[in-house]
Amino acid sequence: MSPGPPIGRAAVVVPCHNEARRLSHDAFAAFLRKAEHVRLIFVNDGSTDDTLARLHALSEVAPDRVSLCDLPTNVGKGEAIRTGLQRAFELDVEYCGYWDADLATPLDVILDFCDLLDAQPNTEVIFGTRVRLLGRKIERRALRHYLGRASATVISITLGLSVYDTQCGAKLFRITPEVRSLFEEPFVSGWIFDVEVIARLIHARRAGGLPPAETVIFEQPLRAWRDVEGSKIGPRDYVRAALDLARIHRRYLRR
Ligand SMILES: Nc1nc2c(ncn2[C@@H]2O[C@H](COP(=O)(O)OP(=O)(O)OP(=O)(O)O)[C@@H](O)[C@H]2O)c(=O)[nH]1
Ligand SMILES: [Mg+2]
Repeated sequence: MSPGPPIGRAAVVVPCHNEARRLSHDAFAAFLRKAEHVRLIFVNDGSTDDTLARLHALSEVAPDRVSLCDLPTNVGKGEAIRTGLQRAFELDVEYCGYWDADLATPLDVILDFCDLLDAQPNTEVIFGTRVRLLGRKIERRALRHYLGRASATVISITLGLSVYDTQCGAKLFRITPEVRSLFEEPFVSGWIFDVEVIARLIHARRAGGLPPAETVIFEQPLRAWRDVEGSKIGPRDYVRAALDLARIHRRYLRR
C-alpha cells in the first residue's frame, strides 16, 4: 500500500528557556488556528520560571498539533532543538525546522518557507536572513547589527561559504536522510550550533562527492524581524562562539 501524502506539511521546534515573560500565547494560538498543517514542538529546556505552565496552556489550543518535550535540566539551545527535531522526524511531515520563541521572526513566515520548499525541489534548507533592504522592517539594535555583520564575515571565511546570516532563529529543512543525519550527533558547539549544522552539511557533501552545500541552502531575506527584549546572549557568548568556531573548523573543515 502506498503511504499516501503526509498528513502535515511541517513540524517546527520552538526552544524555550525561561520564556514565560516573552512567550506570546495569542500569537501562537492565532497561528495554530490558521496553519492547520503545521505542528509545533515546544521544548522546555530546564526553565525555572512559569514556561512549562504557559506551554501546557498553549497545547490546549490544538492538542493534536502541539507537542511538548520537557527537559528537566538545561541542555542549551542546540541540544534542545536536536531533541525536538528527533520528535519531528517521527511525525508524518515533509518539512521540519526551528523558530525562536520570542517571535523575532513572525510565525506566518513558516508558511512562506513551506511554499518555497514546495516550489524549489532541489532546496533542502531555507534560512531566514536579516538583510536591511529598503522596504523591509528589520529592527535590530545597531551594536548587534554590526557585531552580527562582523561575526558573519568571520563565519563565512571559516566555512568557505558566503552565507549572509547563520544566526537568525528561523530555519526550515526538507526532511531527507541527509538532513536527518545533520542532527544525529550532539553538537560540539553552543550558541553557534547553526554554523555546525552548515559545517556538517559541507563535510558530508564533500565526503559523498555531492554538489556543494550552497546548491541546497537557500537564504531568504525576511520582510520583518525585530529585536525582542530579554535576549540571553551576552559578551561571554561571543568569546565562546570564537572558540567554538575554531573547534568546528578543526572537526569538519580541515582538509
Ligand atoms: N532550549 C534552550 N533555548 C534557549 C536557550 N537560550 C536561548 N534559548 C532560546 O533561543 C531562542 C532565542 O533566544 P534569544 O535569547 O532571543 O537569543 P537570540 O535570538 O539568539 O539572540 P538575539 O539576536 O539577541 O535575539 C529563544 O527561543 C530562547 O528560548 C537555552 O539555554 N536552551
Ligand atoms: Mg531573540
